[in-house]
Amino acid sequence: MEFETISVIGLGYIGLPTAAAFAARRKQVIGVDVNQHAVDTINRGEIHIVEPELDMLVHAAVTQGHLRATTKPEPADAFLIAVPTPFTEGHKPDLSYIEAASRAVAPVLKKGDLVVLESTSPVGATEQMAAWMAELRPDLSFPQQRGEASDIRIAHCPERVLPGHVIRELVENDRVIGGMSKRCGEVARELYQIFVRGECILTNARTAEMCKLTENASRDVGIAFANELSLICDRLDINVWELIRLANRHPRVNILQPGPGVGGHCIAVDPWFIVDSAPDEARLIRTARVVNDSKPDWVIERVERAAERFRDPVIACLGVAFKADIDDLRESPALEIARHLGERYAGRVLVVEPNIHELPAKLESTLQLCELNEALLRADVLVILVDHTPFKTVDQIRLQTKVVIDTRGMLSRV
Ligand code: SAJ
Repeated sequence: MEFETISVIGLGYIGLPTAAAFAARRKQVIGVDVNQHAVDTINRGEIHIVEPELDMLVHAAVTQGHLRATTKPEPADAFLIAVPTPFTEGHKPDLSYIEAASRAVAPVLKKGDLVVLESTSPVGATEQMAAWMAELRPDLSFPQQRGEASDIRIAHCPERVLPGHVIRELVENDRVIGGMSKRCGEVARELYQIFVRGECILTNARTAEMCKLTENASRDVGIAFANELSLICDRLDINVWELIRLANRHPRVNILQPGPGVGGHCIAVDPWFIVDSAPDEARLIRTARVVNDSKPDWVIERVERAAERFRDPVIACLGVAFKADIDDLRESPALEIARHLGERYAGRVLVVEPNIHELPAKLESTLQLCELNEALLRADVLVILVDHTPFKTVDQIRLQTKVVIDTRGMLSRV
């Protein structure tokens, strides 16, 4: 199958790099997003998100005429849907963005087109997407109606790239492709092979959906184990990082690292989709979520206890991003801890975050963004929340007069 024109719906952290990757292979790419600002920015050859190397790629794609953004879907040979799938109250998956994208794409579909859902989705979402499209296009046949003979091919191919390394991982990672029929999967594999150098492995759509959720749930459970160990070790007066280092010397043990909690928009969200689908069975997965979500409160309590030693304590939070060496503050437990401390000790909480230039507006009244050096001079209590590279070279002599709460074990690792 020849894919001349490829349309990517949703130009965020996944959609935009994917669009740029196809454009780099000289395909005609139409990017679609409801956000006019994102569309205008991309059409100027610029980007509205932060991801290393993405700016160069998008700039080249737009100036060479391979990538164009718009707010309304246009006809194409393949459509990739990469819109958010957050959860609503009670941790229920919110498919409204997928529904809106499906309804927007349906009118421009033609016989022979391929539609791939890339968004991380609960099991059954691909079938639901096909149902929404079929409802609007009774003149076309879909795999749930005609199987291998369908006019439209539908597949799920979840993204698996690590923020900060998206451009490399997009090309190198293996891809799991779940077709609604065998042929659907094969056609989708041809599409991804345009730029993916990793292996493209075929399965059905439900298994592909569950595979992505399983990857992130597995990591969440692993981190929860490490976080639980950190609480146990604190009670028993054992350095948890030394303990993990030693236990990991065993050839079949590989414990992850404790931290202030789990952030980002994937690992803290996706396991809930499994819990929602199988609430009685997913006991360990649910408990891991609860363990990780309760870690920020534990850190806050420790900081408050440390602050009691001072009359007017100045507290410095080192890092508020959701993990090291990125600028992404979304769903960040570190930011949540800083916000809480800012409310409790207003005017006396400093934030050092080398990857941003200003704090989110709603935090500016209670928190003060400052340089590392100033924080080291002024703070009584230092809370290491993110192990950003610039923090690793701090001379430990400068910490001797302070109470240090190291949620990342950064000082235990040097
Ligand atoms: N974290 C720990 N301890 C660890 C590892 C991570 O506390 O040992 C914390 C981090 O600080 C962060 C959170 O977990 O707050 C998540 O970070 P991460 O690096 O584990 O993952 P993400 O959210 O950046 O990206 C994940 C990746 N999934 C897996 O590694 C299984 C990525 O490959 C996925 O594409 C991405 O989720 C996604 O989009 O789903």
